[in-house]
Amino acid sequence: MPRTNVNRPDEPAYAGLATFAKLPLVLDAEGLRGADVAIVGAPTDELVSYRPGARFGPRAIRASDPIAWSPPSMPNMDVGVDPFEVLTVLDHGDVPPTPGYPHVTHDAIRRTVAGICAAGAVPIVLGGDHSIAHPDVGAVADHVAPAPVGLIHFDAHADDAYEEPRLSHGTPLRLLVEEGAVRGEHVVQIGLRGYWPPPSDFAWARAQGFRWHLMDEIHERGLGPVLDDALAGIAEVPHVFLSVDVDVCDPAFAPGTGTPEPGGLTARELLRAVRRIATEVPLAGMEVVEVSPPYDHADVTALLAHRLVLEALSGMALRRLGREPQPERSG
Ligand SMILES: [Mn+2]
Repeated sequence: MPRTNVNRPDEPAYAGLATFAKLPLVLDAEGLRGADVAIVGAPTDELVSYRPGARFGPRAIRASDPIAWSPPSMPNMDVGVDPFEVLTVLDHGDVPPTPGYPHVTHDAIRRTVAGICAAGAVPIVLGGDHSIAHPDVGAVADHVAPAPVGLIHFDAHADDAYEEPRLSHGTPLRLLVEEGAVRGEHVVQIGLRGYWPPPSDFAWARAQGFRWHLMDEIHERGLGPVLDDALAGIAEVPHVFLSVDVDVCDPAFAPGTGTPEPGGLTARELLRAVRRIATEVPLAGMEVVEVSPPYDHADVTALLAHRLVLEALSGMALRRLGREPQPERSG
């Protein structure tokens, strides 16, 4: 199946169809061969505990972009690189969900992410609720095995709870570690706050070797030093999955999400952190989850998710070039 340009040349952002950044569309995994990154949507939200709507996330994220022309040119002025000049990035469409059957949907997500990995591309998954971390990270872990995969997890919530039923957007880290896909000492969580999960789940995580950085610690020390520690702990892990739940940001910066918790990161902090991680760490996969457009205002949250992907791509491009950022300063 060919790479399909769904936009006419010189079409502004608001015109035509919305792949991610007006990138070519490739629905067949074999067609991803030669690509560095494949972006895929996972439009499912049947496993949320509170407000639904994340099934509309992938479409809203793709449509939120105010500047992508066709073909995309996205020179990042903070690093002096256009990721689309350095990397071949394709849009792999959406995983077809099966409404009412989340296990079937998750199996399809796992197969799709596995197909992207098998084609040699790094998957970036647009959620969807955070339950998709189970098939997303699981597929990447299978692909890199027997090498281990590290997991950097931005979230207000630890998502490692023991709950019945087991499949939920509050349990994926628990399932991944119990199944052996990820080892506890290779997990680092950033931005946790609020009133869930209970102490018993933190005790379990402690016993597994999880490391986490509460929002209070970030407030006191600053995100830079916290990231230094977070990355040092997985410095020896050869492959890393980056899982970003947009509710790690304060609801002021990410109102369109299902389980908001006040007192989070700013958009600026998260964008910089994601770029830094993609620059310094060998990313094997990424997901941006929990964008719920029905609760969004003025596309604030969808656009943040879009830019998080662009910052990740910018960091990966810098890493590929092997050079330092060259910001566009005035002199
Ligand atoms: Mn989450």
